Amino acid sequence: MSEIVLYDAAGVPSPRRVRICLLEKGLPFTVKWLNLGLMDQKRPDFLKINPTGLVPALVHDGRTLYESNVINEYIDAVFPNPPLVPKDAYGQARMRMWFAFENDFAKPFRDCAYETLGKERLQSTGITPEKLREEISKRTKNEAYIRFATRVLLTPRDDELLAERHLLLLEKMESMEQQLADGRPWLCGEHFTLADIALAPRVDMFPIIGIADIYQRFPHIGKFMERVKARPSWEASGFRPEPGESERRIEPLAA
Ligand SMILES: N[C@@H](CCC(=O)N[C@@H](CS)C(=O)NCC(=O)O)C(=O)O
Repeated sequence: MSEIVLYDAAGVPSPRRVRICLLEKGLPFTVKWLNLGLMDQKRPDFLKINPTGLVPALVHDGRTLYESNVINEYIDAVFPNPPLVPKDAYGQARMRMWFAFENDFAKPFRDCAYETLGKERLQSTGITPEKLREEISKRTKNEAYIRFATRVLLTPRDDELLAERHLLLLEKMESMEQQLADGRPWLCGEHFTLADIALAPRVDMFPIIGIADIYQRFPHIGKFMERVKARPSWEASGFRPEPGESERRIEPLAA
């Protein structure tokens, strides 16, 4: 089997989907770390792999792929066991509707992530705006990214914006809660699929972006997340880079 390389970053939800999928499939892979705060994801060499300038991206057999759910469907097609995609057309449509549902709240989630996690991380490094400019300029010539990162570094948390985005996110969680209320174990029914992998990493981060009581508000989502977290792929996919680490080899989970 040929090499699988995953372009990844610390503590963000989208690449975790691909890690979970690869671990569920029992595949070894190499993670290459990008520093999102310093805009590694906008480097010209990385934009050749993923022109959207985001993680994750995957290289397999000389082929490049991006978009976590697209990558996961590719992995499932190339490595069909155990299956993570429903066999029937409607099951597949339901799975992809969950992808769209998640994608729909990714934008307000991202705004919150930059207000909380993004600002905390960058501001706690103690980097000066001048040094930040110098570092980002080594990676991209696009002034827009420098301005954006400088705002993340210098502006305090915008609680009004956060509160507004939380209202949007809670509306989406209410819908997910209602759909799980029929007692199904997984989002598409009886079987664990890529839909569950698409939703869980982002839902898990709600407390970090300021919605601490998500599982009290939405008990069916709480039970769903307990089921996801009981799978060995959850814990095994939660790793982060060590200081100075540029890549890491991940071996398959023991059967
Ligand atoms: N729909 C994309 C979303 C990818 C995405 O938003 N990635 C975030 C991390 S979770 C990122 O790379 N952020 C860096 C940036 O915004 O420049 C996917 O599922 O792959």
